Amino acid sequence: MSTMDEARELGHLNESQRLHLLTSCQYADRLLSEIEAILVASQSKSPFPKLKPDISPAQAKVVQDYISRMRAQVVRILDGQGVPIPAPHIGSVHSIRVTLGFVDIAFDECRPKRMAGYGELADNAAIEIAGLVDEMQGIISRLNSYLAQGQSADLEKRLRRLEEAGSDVTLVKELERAINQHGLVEFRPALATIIDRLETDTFEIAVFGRVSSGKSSLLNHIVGQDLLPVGVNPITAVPTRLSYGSAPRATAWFADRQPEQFGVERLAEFVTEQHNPANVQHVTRIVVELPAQRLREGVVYVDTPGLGSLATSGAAETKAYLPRCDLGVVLIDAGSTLTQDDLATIQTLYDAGIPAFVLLSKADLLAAADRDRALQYMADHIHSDLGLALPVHAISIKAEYTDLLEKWLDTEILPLYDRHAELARQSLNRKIGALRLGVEAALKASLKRSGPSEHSEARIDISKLRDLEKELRTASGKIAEARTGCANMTDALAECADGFIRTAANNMIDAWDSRASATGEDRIKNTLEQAAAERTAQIATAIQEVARNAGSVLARTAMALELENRPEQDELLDVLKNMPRFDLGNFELEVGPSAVASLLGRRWAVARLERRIGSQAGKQITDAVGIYARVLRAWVRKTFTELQEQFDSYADAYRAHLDRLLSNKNGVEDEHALRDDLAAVATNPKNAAQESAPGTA
Ligand SMILES: Nc1nc2c(ncn2[C@@H]2O[C@H](COP(=O)(O)OP(=O)(O)OP(=O)(O)O)[C@@H](O)[C@H]2O)c(=O)[nH]1
Ligand SMILES: [Mg+2]
Repeated sequence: MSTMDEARELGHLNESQRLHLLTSCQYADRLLSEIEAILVASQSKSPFPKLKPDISPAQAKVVQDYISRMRAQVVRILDGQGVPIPAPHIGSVHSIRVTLGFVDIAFDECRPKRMAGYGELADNAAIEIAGLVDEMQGIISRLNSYLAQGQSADLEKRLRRLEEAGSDVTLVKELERAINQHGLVEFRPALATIIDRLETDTFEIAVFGRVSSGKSSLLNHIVGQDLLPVGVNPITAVPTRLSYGSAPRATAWFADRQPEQFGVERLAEFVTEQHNPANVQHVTRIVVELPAQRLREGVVYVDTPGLGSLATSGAAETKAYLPRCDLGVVLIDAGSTLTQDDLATIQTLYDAGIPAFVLLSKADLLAAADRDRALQYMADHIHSDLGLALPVHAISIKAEYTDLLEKWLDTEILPLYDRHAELARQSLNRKIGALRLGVEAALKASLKRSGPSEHSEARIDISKLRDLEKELRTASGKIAEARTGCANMTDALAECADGFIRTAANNMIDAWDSRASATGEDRIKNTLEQAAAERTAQIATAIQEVARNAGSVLARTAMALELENRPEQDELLDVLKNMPRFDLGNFELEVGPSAVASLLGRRWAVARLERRIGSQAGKQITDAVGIYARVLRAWVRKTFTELQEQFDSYADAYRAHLDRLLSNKNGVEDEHALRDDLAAVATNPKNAAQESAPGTA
């Protein structure tokens, strides 16, 4: 008897029949899901609802109940036939992120360049549309990175766990509730940081500095072993925490898979630019535990990817991490000088209320007298540029110089160990305080909008708010437009070598005519470099203009909204630093005035000289201009990304604020909720008492 016959004998379905039953049930269930989707769509808040809302909530409930009934039945039938129900294998978060990718593309299709295919676009409209697309793509990317955090993003659950463990998290919980209730998503990162800190209760000492300033080397010295990878090129790609543990081991957490434990000798696979370029493995956190003598329970050292002009994508992680540490150590390489990048790092620490130490690293590279001069110079500059009086110490990891390092550790760092719990608490309090002020301002703004009419003079004029919103969008659009303009200018530069040679030839002939003294070689090199510099200056001016405009739009908006958080004058112009310069390198050329030239006329002379320059150095010039155009293009791209990020860091808060003021969804009920929540988080003596002892019980 065949197995099919056997099945019939026993009253069972055969294999094919079972498969058919399963696929039919799956198909029917998909259709039921569609009906569910219709129920959701009929209540949709979408501006383009697909369906009329002609179903009452009671009807919807009955439909839903029947669907549940059918589903329960399906499960029983399949179970009765011994048909296993396949488990899903696609994650919901993943699926949302994929769909978000398409949302991103849909907005990208509205960029002015693509719109132009449907007819020419008015300049004003183009700028506003570009701004709109940037705004949307910004929101998408933030939602995306929120989803990338995985489960750890469930802040409420984490708070509950803390509470169960006995922590007093009352105020933080109030903040979390208000943030959730009123959709204040812009405060989520700060809240996440605070919850992280509540969970760990450690004191984090983080080392910052430009690429290759010796951060990893310093930490290796502190823990007494060659643990962290070091080298000349950019090395560290992911912030790495070193903490005390009874046996050495490392753990990595990932955005898209389970955490992994591994031996410390495998650290390079996860933390280096070489093995994990641009953090392709999506590591979100790395902790190394070591029984090192200098480590202590509750104190954590953090190695970070280098900042500055040579930085890799890891720098973004460093910047994101920066406000979370409790103490910042900023390294400045004795082999280079104090740059704007270093000052910006110190300033950011200061702004976040984080104490900082500045260290002159690799002090062995300087003679003792130079070292003291360098220390003085740095302290003076930090004082004059930032108005901060910070301690500056010289250190080196070289054997003959370790007394410098030991002295710093002994006098400045080790004493902190005993106070770490108290220091961590203070640091956390500052973070909670800042968050509370922000949430308070946001709730007040919402109240202003929904407030009763007797406060009507306090209400802001709607059309003025719309204008502000539009101004922000236009400023963002202008940045997008300038980005395209500057990219085109750098592309054009690559083609300019011939033009530069002609300019140089003309200039040289003029010089010979007027018997100027510089040698031909120098004059031509200078003219070529100057011609390139003029192009560069045009790009710099374009960036300057757009950054200035963006800055003043931000300032105006902040003023109109009465928000404290606003950029300094010309803060956005910082992006212009480190613009690469054109350098022709060693340049050799044999040219001299020709007697016939004066006989045959200027045009002929210029053409002849052009040919001579071309034949001797044409390739060198073309190559140098080509390389420069490439370097400049990368710089332009990076600079605009930075500018847009900086602009958004302010504009986002303003947009959220405007959105609150503009949305008229707040009914009377909401107003009560707002008042209650405001009262719960507002700065008052009762809360202040809680704040001084936040949940680190
Ligand atoms: N002379 C001297 N060289 C040092 C010292 N400390 C580090 N170096 C060298 O500087 C280079 C960079 O050191 P790293 O520790 O990798 O620097 P980093 O700041 O971690 O670099 P990134 O991770 O790439 O940002 C290496 O070649 C080290 O050997 C020092 O005290 N003196
Ligand atoms: Mg490093």
